[in-house]
Amino acid sequence: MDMIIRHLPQDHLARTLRADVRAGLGSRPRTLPPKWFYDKLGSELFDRITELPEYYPSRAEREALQEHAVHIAAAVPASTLIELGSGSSRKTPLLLQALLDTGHLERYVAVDVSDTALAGARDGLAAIFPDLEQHALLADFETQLHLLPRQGHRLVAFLGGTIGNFEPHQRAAFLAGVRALLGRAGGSLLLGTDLVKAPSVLVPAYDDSAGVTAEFNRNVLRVLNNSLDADFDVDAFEHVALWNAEQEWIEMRLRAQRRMFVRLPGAGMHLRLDEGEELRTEISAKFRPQAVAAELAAAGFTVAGQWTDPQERFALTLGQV
Ligand code: AVJ
Repeated sequence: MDMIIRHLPQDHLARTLRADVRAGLGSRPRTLPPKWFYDKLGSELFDRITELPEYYPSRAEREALQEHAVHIAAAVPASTLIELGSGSSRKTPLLLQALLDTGHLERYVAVDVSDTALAGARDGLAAIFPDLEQHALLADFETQLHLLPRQGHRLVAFLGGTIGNFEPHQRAAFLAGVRALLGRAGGSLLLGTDLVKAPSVLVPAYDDSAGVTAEFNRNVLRVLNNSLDADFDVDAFEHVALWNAEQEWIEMRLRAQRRMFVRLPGAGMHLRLDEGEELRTEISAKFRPQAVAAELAAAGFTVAGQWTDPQERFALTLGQV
Protein backbone atom coordinates (compact mmCIF):
# COMPACT_ATOMS: atom_id res chain seq x y z
CA MET A 1 0.00 0.00 0.00
CA ASP A 2 1.09 3.48 -0.87
CA MET A 3 0.93 6.00 1.94
CA ILE A 4 2.71 9.21 1.14
CA ILE A 5 2.42 12.65 2.58
CA ARG A 6 3.96 15.02 0.07
CA HIS A 7 4.97 18.35 1.53
CA LEU A 8 4.79 20.45 -1.59
CA PRO A 9 6.51 23.71 -2.00
CA GLN A 10 7.92 23.45 1.53
CA ASP A 11 7.14 26.97 2.67
CA HIS A 12 3.94 27.52 0.70
CA LEU A 13 1.64 27.31 3.71
CA ALA A 14 3.81 29.57 5.84
CA ARG A 15 3.97 32.20 3.10
CA THR A 16 0.23 32.01 2.45
CA LEU A 17 -0.51 32.45 6.15
CA ARG A 18 1.67 35.54 6.31
CA ALA A 19 0.09 37.03 3.18
CA ASP A 20 -3.45 36.16 4.35
CA VAL A 21 -2.87 37.73 7.74
CA ARG A 22 -1.37 40.92 6.29
CA ALA A 23 -4.20 41.31 3.77
CA GLY A 24 -7.04 40.25 6.07
CA LEU A 25 -6.11 42.02 9.29
CA GLY A 26 -4.87 45.06 7.43
CA SER A 27 -8.24 45.87 5.80
CA ARG A 28 -11.81 46.61 6.96
CA PRO A 29 -13.74 44.62 7.92
CA ARG A 30 -10.80 42.79 9.44
CA THR A 31 -10.90 39.14 8.38
CA LEU A 32 -8.92 35.91 8.71
CA PRO A 33 -9.43 33.01 6.29
CA PRO A 34 -10.97 29.96 7.99
CA LYS A 35 -8.34 27.55 6.68
CA TRP A 36 -6.03 28.64 9.51
CA PHE A 37 -8.30 27.16 12.20
CA TYR A 38 -6.97 23.69 11.55
CA ASP A 39 -3.76 23.10 13.46
CA LYS A 40 -3.72 19.96 15.64
CA LEU A 41 -5.94 21.45 18.36
CA GLY A 42 -8.21 23.15 15.81
CA SER A 43 -8.73 19.90 13.92
CA GLU A 44 -9.56 18.14 17.21
CA LEU A 45 -11.99 20.90 18.19
CA PHE A 46 -13.67 20.65 14.80
CA ASP A 47 -14.10 16.90 15.26
CA ARG A 48 -15.74 17.63 18.62
CA ILE A 49 -18.03 20.17 16.90
CA THR A 50 -19.27 17.47 14.53
CA GLU A 51 -20.51 15.51 17.54
CA LEU A 52 -22.37 18.39 19.21
CA PRO A 53 -26.17 18.11 19.38
CA GLU A 54 -26.55 21.56 17.77
CA TYR A 55 -24.16 20.95 14.86
CA TYR A 56 -26.39 19.02 12.46
CA PRO A 57 -24.46 19.40 9.11
CA SER A 58 -22.09 16.45 9.60
CA ARG A 59 -24.90 14.10 10.63
CA ALA A 60 -27.15 15.34 7.81
CA GLU A 61 -24.41 14.81 5.22
CA ARG A 62 -23.67 11.38 6.63
CA GLU A 63 -27.36 10.45 6.29
CA ALA A 64 -27.38 11.73 2.70
CA LEU A 65 -24.30 9.63 1.90
CA GLN A 66 -25.70 6.57 3.66
CA GLU A 67 -28.76 6.73 1.49
CA HIS A 68 -27.30 7.93 -1.79
CA ALA A 69 -23.65 6.86 -2.10
CA VAL A 70 -24.80 3.97 -4.28
CA HIS A 71 -26.62 6.36 -6.60
CA ILE A 72 -23.58 8.60 -6.83
CA ALA A 73 -21.28 5.64 -7.50
CA ALA A 74 -23.65 4.36 -10.18
CA ALA A 75 -23.37 7.73 -11.98
CA VAL A 76 -19.53 7.93 -11.93
CA PRO A 77 -17.09 5.23 -13.04
CA ALA A 78 -14.38 6.82 -10.89
CA SER A 79 -10.97 5.20 -10.65
CA THR A 80 -9.55 7.99 -8.48
CA LEU A 81 -11.39 9.65 -5.62
CA ILE A 82 -9.80 12.99 -4.69
CA GLU A 83 -11.19 14.54 -1.53
CA LEU A 84 -10.53 18.24 -0.95
CA GLY A 85 -10.46 19.37 2.68
CA SER A 86 -10.70 15.75 3.74
CA GLY A 87 -9.97 16.45 7.42
CA SER A 88 -10.46 13.27 9.44
CA SER A 89 -12.20 11.52 6.47
CA ARG A 90 -14.91 10.24 8.81
CA LYS A 91 -17.64 10.14 6.14
CA THR A 92 -15.37 8.99 3.32
CA PRO A 93 -15.83 5.24 3.97
CA LEU A 94 -19.46 5.53 2.83
CA LEU A 95 -18.36 6.88 -0.53
CA LEU A 96 -15.31 4.63 -0.82
CA GLN A 97 -17.35 1.49 -0.18
CA ALA A 98 -19.93 2.41 -2.82
CA LEU A 99 -17.20 3.25 -5.35
CA LEU A 100 -15.25 0.06 -4.60
CA ASP A 101 -18.44 -1.95 -5.05
CA THR A 102 -18.74 -0.72 -8.65
CA GLY A 103 -15.29 -2.25 -9.31
CA HIS A 104 -13.73 0.89 -10.84
CA LEU A 105 -12.03 2.57 -7.90
CA GLU A 106 -8.24 2.22 -7.68
CA ARG A 107 -7.04 4.98 -5.40
CA TYR A 108 -7.96 7.61 -2.84
CA VAL A 109 -6.20 10.97 -2.61
CA ALA A 110 -6.79 13.07 0.53
CA VAL A 111 -5.98 16.78 0.31
CA ASP A 112 -5.86 18.95 3.42
CA VAL A 113 -3.88 21.73 5.11
CA SER A 114 -3.69 19.75 8.35
CA ASP A 115 -0.91 17.15 8.49
CA THR A 116 -2.24 15.67 11.73
CA ALA A 117 -5.72 15.23 10.22
CA LEU A 118 -4.20 13.60 7.12
CA ALA A 119 -2.17 11.15 9.17
CA GLY A 120 -5.13 10.21 11.38
CA ALA A 121 -7.42 9.80 8.38
CA ARG A 122 -4.89 7.61 6.57
CA ASP A 123 -4.58 5.24 9.53
CA GLY A 124 -8.35 5.11 10.05
CA LEU A 125 -9.01 4.29 6.39
CA ALA A 126 -6.18 1.75 6.22
CA ALA A 127 -7.87 -0.16 9.06
CA ILE A 128 -11.14 -0.33 7.10
CA PHE A 129 -9.72 -0.72 3.57
CA PRO A 130 -6.30 -2.41 3.96
CA ASP A 131 -5.87 -2.87 0.20
CA LEU A 132 -6.79 0.65 -0.84
CA GLU A 133 -4.03 2.69 -2.50
CA GLN A 134 -3.96 5.90 -0.48
CA HIS A 135 -2.19 9.19 -1.09
CA ALA A 136 -2.20 12.18 1.23
CA LEU A 137 -1.42 15.63 -0.08
CA LEU A 138 -0.64 18.42 2.36
CA ALA A 139 -1.85 21.31 0.25
CA ASP A 140 -4.16 24.30 0.05
CA PHE A 141 -6.98 23.45 -2.35
CA GLU A 142 -7.67 27.11 -2.94
CA THR A 143 -4.28 27.84 -4.52
CA GLN A 144 -2.73 24.45 -5.27
CA LEU A 145 -5.26 22.56 -7.40
CA HIS A 146 -2.53 22.09 -10.01
CA LEU A 147 -0.84 19.60 -7.65
CA LEU A 148 -3.69 17.12 -7.93
CA PRO A 149 -3.15 13.85 -9.78
CA ARG A 150 -4.20 13.52 -13.38
CA GLN A 151 -4.63 9.78 -13.90
CA GLY A 152 -7.86 7.93 -14.45
CA HIS A 153 -11.45 8.97 -14.21
CA ARG A 154 -11.36 11.43 -11.33
CA LEU A 155 -14.14 12.12 -8.88
CA VAL A 156 -13.35 15.24 -6.87
CA ALA A 157 -15.32 15.30 -3.62
CA PHE A 158 -15.66 18.56 -1.72
CA LEU A 159 -17.81 17.67 1.23
CA GLY A 160 -18.87 19.03 4.59
CA GLY A 161 -20.19 22.30 3.25
CA THR A 162 -16.67 23.70 3.21
CA ILE A 163 -17.41 25.51 -0.06
CA GLY A 164 -19.58 27.75 2.12
CA ASN A 165 -16.38 29.21 3.57
CA PHE A 166 -15.69 30.92 0.25
CA GLU A 167 -17.20 34.26 -0.69
CA PRO A 168 -19.22 34.13 -3.93
CA HIS A 169 -16.37 35.37 -6.13
CA GLN A 170 -13.92 32.88 -4.58
CA ARG A 171 -16.49 30.15 -5.04
CA ALA A 172 -16.88 30.87 -8.74
CA ALA A 173 -13.08 30.93 -9.17
CA PHE A 174 -12.72 27.67 -7.25
CA LEU A 175 -15.40 25.86 -9.29
CA ALA A 176 -13.84 27.13 -12.51
CA GLY A 177 -10.48 25.87 -11.22
CA VAL A 178 -11.84 22.38 -10.61
CA ARG A 179 -13.51 22.45 -14.01
CA ALA A 180 -10.19 23.43 -15.62
CA LEU A 181 -8.35 20.73 -13.70
CA LEU A 182 -10.72 18.06 -15.02
CA GLY A 183 -10.03 19.48 -18.46
CA ARG A 184 -10.74 17.47 -21.56
CA ALA A 185 -10.19 14.14 -19.82
CA GLY A 186 -13.42 14.79 -17.96
CA GLY A 187 -14.45 13.69 -14.51
CA SER A 188 -16.87 14.66 -11.80
CA LEU A 189 -17.30 16.92 -8.80
CA LEU A 190 -19.39 15.93 -5.80
CA LEU A 191 -20.24 19.00 -3.78
CA GLY A 192 -21.69 18.98 -0.27
CA THR A 193 -23.63 22.10 0.69
CA ASP A 194 -25.54 23.00 3.81
CA LEU A 195 -29.00 24.35 2.99
CA VAL A 196 -30.77 27.55 4.07
CA LYS A 197 -32.99 26.95 7.06
CA ALA A 198 -34.40 28.75 10.09
CA PRO A 199 -31.89 30.95 11.96
CA SER A 200 -33.13 29.28 15.15
CA VAL A 201 -31.45 26.10 13.86
CA LEU A 202 -28.49 27.71 12.10
CA VAL A 203 -27.21 30.03 14.82
CA PRO A 204 -26.99 27.45 17.65
CA ALA A 205 -25.05 25.17 15.25
CA TYR A 206 -22.32 27.86 15.37
CA ASP A 207 -22.81 28.91 18.99
CA ASP A 208 -23.19 25.69 20.94
CA SER A 209 -24.05 25.64 24.63
CA ALA A 210 -20.89 23.70 25.56
CA GLY A 211 -18.71 26.47 24.08
CA VAL A 212 -16.72 24.18 21.78
CA THR A 213 -17.28 26.41 18.73
CA ALA A 214 -16.15 29.44 20.77
CA GLU A 215 -12.89 27.62 21.59
CA PHE A 216 -12.51 26.58 17.95
CA ASN A 217 -13.00 30.19 16.87
CA ARG A 218 -10.49 31.59 19.39
CA ASN A 219 -7.99 28.89 18.39
CA VAL A 220 -7.18 30.77 15.19
CA LEU A 221 -5.52 33.42 17.38
CA ARG A 222 -3.42 30.69 19.00
CA VAL A 223 -2.37 29.59 15.52
CA LEU A 224 -1.20 33.15 14.80
CA ASN A 225 0.57 33.30 18.15
CA ASN A 226 2.39 30.04 17.40
CA SER A 227 3.12 30.53 13.69
CA LEU A 228 3.75 34.28 13.52
CA ASP A 229 5.05 34.81 17.03
CA ALA A 230 2.03 37.06 17.67
CA ASP A 231 0.88 38.04 21.14
CA PHE A 232 -2.93 37.90 21.02
CA ASP A 233 -4.50 37.58 24.48
CA VAL A 234 -6.78 34.79 23.28
CA ASP A 235 -9.12 34.92 26.28
CA ALA A 236 -9.81 38.61 25.75
CA PHE A 237 -11.94 37.80 22.69
CA GLU A 238 -15.61 36.90 22.72
CA HIS A 239 -17.07 34.43 20.23
CA VAL A 240 -19.85 35.86 18.05
CA ALA A 241 -22.02 33.88 15.60
CA LEU A 242 -24.72 35.60 13.59
CA TRP A 243 -26.94 34.93 10.59
CA ASN A 244 -26.47 37.39 7.73
CA ALA A 245 -29.94 37.12 6.16
CA GLU A 246 -29.05 39.21 3.13
CA GLN A 247 -26.04 37.11 2.14
CA GLU A 248 -27.52 33.90 3.55
CA TRP A 249 -24.41 33.01 5.47
CA ILE A 250 -23.37 32.49 9.06
CA GLU A 251 -20.58 34.77 10.21
CA MET A 252 -18.25 33.95 13.03
CA ARG A 253 -16.40 36.81 14.59
CA LEU A 254 -14.04 37.44 17.48
CA ARG A 255 -14.84 40.59 19.46
CA ALA A 256 -12.12 42.33 21.45
CA GLN A 257 -13.37 42.83 24.98
CA ARG A 258 -10.94 45.67 25.64
CA ARG A 259 -8.61 47.98 23.74
CA MET A 260 -5.44 46.22 22.78
CA PHE A 261 -2.21 46.42 20.90
CA VAL A 262 -1.12 43.19 19.22
CA ARG A 263 2.28 42.46 17.74
CA LEU A 264 2.59 40.01 14.85
CA PRO A 265 6.32 40.00 14.08
CA GLY A 266 6.09 36.99 11.76
CA ALA A 267 3.75 38.98 9.54
CA GLY A 268 5.73 42.19 9.98
CA MET A 269 2.74 44.07 11.38
CA HIS A 270 0.94 45.20 14.48
CA LEU A 271 -2.69 45.83 15.22
CA ARG A 272 -4.58 48.31 17.37
CA LEU A 273 -8.03 47.09 18.32
CA ASP A 274 -10.68 49.17 20.07
CA GLU A 275 -12.94 47.67 22.69
CA GLY A 276 -15.77 45.90 20.81
CA GLU A 277 -13.86 45.75 17.53
CA GLU A 278 -14.40 42.52 15.61
CA LEU A 279 -12.37 40.22 13.40
CA ARG A 280 -14.44 38.13 10.99
CA THR A 281 -12.98 34.64 11.11
CA GLU A 282 -15.42 32.65 8.99
CA ILE A 283 -18.39 32.84 6.72
CA SER A 284 -20.36 29.64 6.26
CA ALA A 285 -22.77 30.15 3.39
CA LYS A 286 -26.03 28.21 3.26
CA PHE A 287 -27.48 27.32 -0.11
CA ARG A 288 -30.67 26.74 -2.05
CA PRO A 289 -30.51 23.52 -4.09
CA GLN A 290 -31.36 25.22 -7.39
CA ALA A 291 -28.65 27.83 -6.88
CA VAL A 292 -26.00 25.17 -6.29
CA ALA A 293 -26.95 23.50 -9.57
CA ALA A 294 -26.86 26.87 -11.33
CA GLU A 295 -23.39 27.69 -9.98
CA LEU A 296 -22.07 24.31 -11.14
CA ALA A 297 -23.61 24.86 -14.57
CA ALA A 298 -22.10 28.36 -14.75
CA ALA A 299 -18.67 26.83 -14.09
CA GLY A 300 -19.13 24.41 -17.02
CA PHE A 301 -20.45 21.29 -15.30
CA THR A 302 -23.49 19.25 -16.29
CA VAL A 303 -25.51 18.53 -13.18
CA ALA A 304 -26.02 14.76 -13.09
CA GLY A 305 -27.88 14.52 -9.80
CA GLN A 306 -28.74 16.12 -6.50
CA TRP A 307 -29.58 14.30 -3.28
CA THR A 308 -30.35 15.31 0.30
CA ASP A 309 -30.77 13.72 3.72
CA PRO A 310 -34.35 12.70 4.57
CA GLN A 311 -34.93 16.00 6.42
CA GLU A 312 -33.56 18.03 3.48
CA ARG A 313 -31.04 19.88 5.59
CA PHE A 314 -27.97 19.20 3.44
CA ALA A 315 -27.46 18.57 -0.29
CA LEU A 316 -24.99 16.56 -2.36
CA THR A 317 -24.78 17.75 -5.95
CA LEU A 318 -22.93 15.89 -8.69
CA GLY A 319 -21.44 17.87 -11.55
CA GLN A 320 -19.91 16.13 -14.56
CA VAL A 321 -17.58 17.17 -17.32
C1 AVJ B 1 -15.85 22.57 8.09
C2 AVJ B 1 -16.25 24.61 7.00
C3 AVJ B 1 -17.91 22.94 6.95
O1 AVJ B 1 -18.63 25.96 8.09
O2 AVJ B 1 -19.82 24.52 9.18
C4 AVJ B 1 -17.99 24.49 12.13
C5 AVJ B 1 -16.58 24.78 9.98
N1 AVJ B 1 -17.15 26.41 11.76
N2 AVJ B 1 -18.34 25.30 13.13
C6 AVJ B 1 -18.74 24.93 8.76
C7 AVJ B 1 -17.23 25.21 11.26
C8 AVJ B 1 -17.82 26.47 12.91
C9 AVJ B 1 -17.51 24.07 9.04
N3 AVJ B 1 -16.87 23.58 7.78
